[in-house]
Amino acid sequence: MLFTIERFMIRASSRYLRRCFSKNAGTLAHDSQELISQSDNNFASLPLNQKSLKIAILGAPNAGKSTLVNKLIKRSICPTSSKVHTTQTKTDAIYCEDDTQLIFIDTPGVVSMYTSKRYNLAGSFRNDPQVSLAAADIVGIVQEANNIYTRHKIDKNILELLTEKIINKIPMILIFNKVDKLRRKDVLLELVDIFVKSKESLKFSDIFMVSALTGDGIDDLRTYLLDSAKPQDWQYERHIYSNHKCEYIIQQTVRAKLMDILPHEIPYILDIKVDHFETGSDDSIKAVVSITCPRKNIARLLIRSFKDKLINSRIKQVAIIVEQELQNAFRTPVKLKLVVNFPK
Ligand SMILES: Nc1nc2c(ncn2[C@@H]2O[C@H](COP(=O)(O)OP(=O)(O)O)[C@@H](O)[C@H]2O)c(=O)[nH]1
Ligand SMILES: [Mg+2]
Repeated sequence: MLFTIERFMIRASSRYLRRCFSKNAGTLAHDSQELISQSDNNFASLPLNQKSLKIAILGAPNAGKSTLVNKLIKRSICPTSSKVHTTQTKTDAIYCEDDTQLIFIDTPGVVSMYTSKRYNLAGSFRNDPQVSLAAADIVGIVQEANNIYTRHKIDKNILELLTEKIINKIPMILIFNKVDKLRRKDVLLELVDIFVKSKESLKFSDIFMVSALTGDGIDDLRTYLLDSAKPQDWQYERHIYSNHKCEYIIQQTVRAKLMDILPHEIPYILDIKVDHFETGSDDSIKAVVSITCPRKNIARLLIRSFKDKLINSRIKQVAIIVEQELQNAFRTPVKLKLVVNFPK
């Protein structure tokens, strides 16, 4: 047992030290012009010796699962926001390197039956984490390293999902996220110690400490997963990086950024639709998205102009942020028009 603890401590701390002294490679390289809809480029380039790995990413709401997946695949295709329940359905986010394909299954935060009923959440909130576990080769559990109330133990809703059968069949890794928010980094080693020593704890094949926001530790985690891939056929062609359509990614990104910018429950009651979508001959994207507000005062909140600011309304702020995020997702210029509708 002692040996195991030491092994974890040494590996975890040396990883951390290595990161402190070596500069991270930029994780948002814009080196390709792929599009989800692009069907012929790279098509013929399936490797001879295919390896792949399906990683189910589970965690409590707001642990940073979607931000982490985006950083791992180097594209912002999973919607992220500071509010809970941003991710509504599971997403396959795909990353290919040489002969290896990683498929990350981003899931809605795991919630209890009570929460699901109370907030009238879609069935996917309860079902999707379970479905993704059934398909996974490995499970990554994301813990918020800075949350003093939850970081010492795995959420009981997640434990409920991890039946004996799954635990025995699928290897699990633990990912402490948001380490940038920790003032004392040695807390991480105490946490690793708790998980390794506790008899009741799940057995993890490895423990990682990352910041999905700054990219710290992400390269190490990606390399570990690439090295863990098994010889098996790719599920997606090389040019595909999401199982969702562009329109869905656009709609969800607008929704997520409205969640960031609007107070309380307001963003949850807006109806957001992609009314128009086109791609130009240069692969650039133009889209018109309508936001229908149930009340006029909500629409006013979005379109009211701030006299003292350069970007003079909330809706313009959202459009700029969403355009940037979508350009990172699709790696092509994106022009977005947001239209606010409200009852007369
Ligand atoms: N400081 C910090 N914030 C993070 C990190 N990862 C995610 N976040 C923030 O946490 C919030 C929730 O992230 P999100 O990926 O939507 O969480 P999810 O609900 O687990 O998918 C967002 O505001 C993110 O910007 C991190 O490593 N550090
Ligand atoms: Mg999410």
